Amino acid sequence: MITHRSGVGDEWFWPFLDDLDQDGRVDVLFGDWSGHVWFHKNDSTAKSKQFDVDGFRLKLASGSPIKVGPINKDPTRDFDALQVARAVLTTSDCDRDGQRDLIVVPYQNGCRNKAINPG
Ligand SMILES: [Ca+2]
Ligand SMILES: [Ca+2]
Repeated sequence: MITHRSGVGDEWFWPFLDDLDQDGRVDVLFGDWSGHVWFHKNDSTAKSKQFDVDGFRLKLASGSPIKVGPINKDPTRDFDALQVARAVLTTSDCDRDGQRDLIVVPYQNGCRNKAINPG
C-alpha cells in the first residue's frame, strides 16, 4: 500500500496515474500534503503486479525536491500552510519534445509552479 501521511490535519491526497518514465507501465504519482510529488514506479511483469511502495520525491533540474505551497511555513502553526500546501498535478508533453512533463500547482492557489521533465 502506498501512503504518505500528513501528520496533521486531514489526510487528503492527490494520486495520479501516468507512465511518466515512458517504460510502457503506468506508475503512481502522489502529490502529498506538504507539497512534494512522489514517484512510485510500476515494476509489474506479465506474471505479477509490483509497485515501489516507498517511492522517491521528484526533483527539479536544480536537484531540489519539487515543493509547492507556502515555503518556510510551519504547517502545525501557520493556517495558510495548512490550507494550500497540497500538491495537485497532471502530466502532458508541454514542450512537445516527446517526453512526459509534470505540471504541479498548490491546491487552490493557481498555477505558480511547474516542473518540466524532472526525471
Ligand atoms: Ca512507467
Ligand atoms: Ca516534454
